[in-house]
Amino acid sequence: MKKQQLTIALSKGRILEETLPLLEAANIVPAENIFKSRKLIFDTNHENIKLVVIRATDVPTYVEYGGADMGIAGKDVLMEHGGEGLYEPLDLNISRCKLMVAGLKDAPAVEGRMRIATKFVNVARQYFAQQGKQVDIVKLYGAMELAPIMGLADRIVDIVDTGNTLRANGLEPMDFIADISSRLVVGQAAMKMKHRQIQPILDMMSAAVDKQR
Ligand code: PRT
Ligand code: MG
Repeated sequence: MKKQQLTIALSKGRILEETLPLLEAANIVPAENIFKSRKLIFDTNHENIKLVVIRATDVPTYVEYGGADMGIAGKDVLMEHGGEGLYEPLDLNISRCKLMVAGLKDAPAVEGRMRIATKFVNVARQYFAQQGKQVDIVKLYGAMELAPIMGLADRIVDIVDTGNTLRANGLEPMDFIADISSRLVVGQAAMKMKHRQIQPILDMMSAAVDKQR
C-alpha cells in the first residue's frame, strides 16, 4: 500500500532548534538546512513526509483545519488557541518557561478593575475570571513589559523564563498561571485517517524525550 502524504508543522523561532533533534530521533531529517533557507516547505529523507515552518501561533490553526497533520507548538500558544480539533499526545519537554502575571516592582494592589496587557487574551480572560477578578484586557503583539511603564496597563500576562527581561524593565513576576513546554499535536482527522503512519513517529519521539530527561 502506498504511504499517504504526511505534513508536520513546525514553529519557527526559538522552538525550532530544539525540535530538529527530536525529529531526527524519529528518523525525520529535513533535506536541506532549514535555518539557511527562506523556503516554507521542506522535503525530508522520507518521500511522503514534508515539514512546513510557520509562525508558532499559526501551528494549531494549520493542524486544526488539516493544512498539516501534526505540529509542534508551545503550550502557551495551544492554551490561547483553545485546542479545538487537536490531540496533544506528547509533552516534548523543550522550550520550558512559565506564564505569569507581572507588574511594576512593588506596585500596589489595584482597587477595582485592573487593566491587563497581553498577547494571550483568552488565557488572561480565563485566568482572571477563575480568580473572580474583573479585568479589562488590552491586546498587544510584543514588548508587553513596556505597557505598565507607559501607564497602558496595571499588569501584563507574559512568558517568563529567567525573569531577566522583567527585571531589566523594573517589573517583577507576581502570580503564576501555568508551566509551559512545547507539545506535539495531531489533528483529530489525521489521527483517524493516518494513524498507522503517525503512531510510530509518536513512539520514536516519545522515546527520544524520555532519553533527554
Ligand atoms: O515572534 P513571533 O511573534 O512569531 O512568536 P514568538 O515571539 O512567541 O516566538 P518565539 O520564537 O520567541 O517563542 C516561541 C515559544 O517559545 C513560546 O510560545 C514559548 O512556548 C517558548 N518560550 C520559551 C519562550 C521563552 N521561553 C521566552 N523566554 N517564548 C518567549 N520568551 C520571551 C518572553 O516573551 C520574554 O520577552 O523571553 C522573554 C523572557 O525571558 P526571560 O529569560 O528574560 O525571563
Ligand atoms: Mg519572537
